[in-house]
Amino acid sequence: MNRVLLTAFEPYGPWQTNASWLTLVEMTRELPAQPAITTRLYPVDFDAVLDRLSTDLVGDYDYVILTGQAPGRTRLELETVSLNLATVTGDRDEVPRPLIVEGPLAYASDLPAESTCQLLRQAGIPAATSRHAGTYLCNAALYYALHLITARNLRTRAMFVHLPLDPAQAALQAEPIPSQSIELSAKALRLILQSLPTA
Ligand code: PCA
Repeated sequence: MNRVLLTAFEPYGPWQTNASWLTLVEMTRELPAQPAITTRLYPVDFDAVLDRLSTDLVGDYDYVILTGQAPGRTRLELETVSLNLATVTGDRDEVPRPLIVEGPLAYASDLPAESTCQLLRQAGIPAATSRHAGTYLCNAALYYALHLITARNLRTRAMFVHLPLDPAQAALQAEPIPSQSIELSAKALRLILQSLPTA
């Protein structure tokens, strides 16, 4: 049976909750029979995420599925590219620094994102692939994971799932902002986990 490391993020900045952790918790209420899942909650902190991933990836998992919330996005998006760029707050106007000095400009996730999206859409869940995970912790988590996997020559394969906000988060915003129910996000996460090819 596949062994999967599944991560989500803590609240950060203006957010009192994080849709990724809410989704992960909801998903565990009805765990799929497979794969075997190890869950982690990561802080929204560059050094801490590198440190935590460095330790957790020693677990020799078949897959690491990283999740985070993406305020403003209208549907679940599977990130296919991570960039060696980081900004302090994730603001696009900031001048970025490299995540890993002398690391490659980008790493690609080699998982079948497009077919996974099709599976989700067939199940009635809006989903798309994305080629830009931003320049904040979500991009960093995927970049760090792929960098560690490459540097250590691990068999682990990595994927990043960006989730819309929870409606309760959107409800607290003065401006309109898209959201998706945590139950639907959890259903999507279950489908993604169940559809991972046997390693
Ligand atoms: N979303 C942020 C960081 C943590 C999270 O859940 C991002 O998209 O980078």
